[in-house]
Amino acid sequence: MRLLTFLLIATAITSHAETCPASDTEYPVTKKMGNPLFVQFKSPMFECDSTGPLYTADPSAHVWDDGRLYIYASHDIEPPWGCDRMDRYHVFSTTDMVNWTDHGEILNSNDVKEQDGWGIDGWMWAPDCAYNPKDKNYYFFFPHVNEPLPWGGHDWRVGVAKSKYPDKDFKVTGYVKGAASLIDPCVFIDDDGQVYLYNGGGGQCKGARLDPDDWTRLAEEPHPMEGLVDFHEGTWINKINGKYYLSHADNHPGADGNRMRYAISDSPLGPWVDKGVILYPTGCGTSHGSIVEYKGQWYVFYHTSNYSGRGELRSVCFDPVRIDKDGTINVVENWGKPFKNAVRIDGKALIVEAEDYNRGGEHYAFHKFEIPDKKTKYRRDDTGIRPLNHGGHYVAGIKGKEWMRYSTEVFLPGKYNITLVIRASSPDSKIHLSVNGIDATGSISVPVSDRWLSVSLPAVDFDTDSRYIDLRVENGTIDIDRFIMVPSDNKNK
Ligand code: FUB
Repeated sequence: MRLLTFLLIATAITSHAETCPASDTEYPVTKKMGNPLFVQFKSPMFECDSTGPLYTADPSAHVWDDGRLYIYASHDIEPPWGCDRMDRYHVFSTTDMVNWTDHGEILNSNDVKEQDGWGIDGWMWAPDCAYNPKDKNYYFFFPHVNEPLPWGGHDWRVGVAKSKYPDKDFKVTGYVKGAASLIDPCVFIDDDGQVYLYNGGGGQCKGARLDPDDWTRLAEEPHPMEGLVDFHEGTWINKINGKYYLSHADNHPGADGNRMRYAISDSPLGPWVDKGVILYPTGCGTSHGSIVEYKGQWYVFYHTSNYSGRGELRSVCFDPVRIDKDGTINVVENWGKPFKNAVRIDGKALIVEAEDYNRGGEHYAFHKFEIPDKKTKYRRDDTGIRPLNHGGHYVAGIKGKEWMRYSTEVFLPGKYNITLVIRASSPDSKIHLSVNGIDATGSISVPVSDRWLSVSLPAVDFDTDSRYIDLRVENGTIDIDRFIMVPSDNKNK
């Protein structure tokens, strides 16, 4: 999804109001869970006639004085309609990164209308929260559309709700006057107590001081953030060892999704110096995250659509991240554990059996799902591995958007010719191979056949940072037996 394709639906926007009656769940509710988080909690569906998993995105992570780590996330409502039904923010917290508490809904678009008289239904996007020590309130900042504009624009505001508590009783208290009409607010409080508001999307990122005595007002005109490379959206600010860090999603194209990058500066308002990618594409069209230190460990929070298989039904995830002594943030190692060994790329020809995809099944590796209708479970645990008559196994019936991941270790960088042993059972079946979540081959058509076929891919380049291969089925139904990799310069075979 490219966010400034807002050209859609000015009329449709207002016709999908949905406020569900209060849930019978007793909040807070705590469950032990791993990535992807929060799908183990319940959420009413859009029409409120049933419940489904709680889908969350855009996590803003904060550690407050009570020692808990809190996640302020947006809420993808099922069945989705792009991002226009997003609504009903929940707050989550933990003390051990294993047991997670859902504190329940804290705010919805109806509350904004009722309490402050503005806004349309849905369109409650990526929020943030900050604590104001002066008035001892938590301030929840949320991007919300005031009204659709003619010819597809949107009048975005940065709404503000406040509460004495981090997880409940938020009341809308207006919106930030003077803020640019952009999405994804992020609030940063510097060591000297000065508060900054950033927001941005569709290539523009702005930042400005907030009025210290009124957090619903900017103290100055927003400044464009200079020096960022390929900024898309999702600004997040940290201060680490005296340097300012701005992380954000880039515009990386293609089916695998965009990435998170970061930049540093000596000043909270830039100019910024880009330092590269910290999160490879997660297979959904958006990337949005936050970086936080908790109990001596740094983490990156982000979202994927791995659980649902649908780009607009996302789930928050987190992984530890290493920050070097010199301040470099390393790439988040979220590609999982190999089933056997990592694929060893050392200049020799090799065969990778399709069924040897990484362990994990959910977050990192083989992913299989179905979308029969909105009332049915969205995924099945069938691994799809079937025996071959002459021995060995293959992976059967891989459908559009399903994928398998293979960790790699590159000892000798170079180009490889890759041949898939594959067949399709439905016309228009297509696949691509990605390296580090980036499409490396383009879309490859797979012919319908009863027999196994050898389908050659364009040569793929591996460097020492190539950490995993994904086989991503784009369309149709495909079986894969294995793939064969041969160095393209014919040396060392
Ligand atoms: O979740 C809705 C929008 O998608 C967010 O505001 C963006 O950052 C992207 O994640």
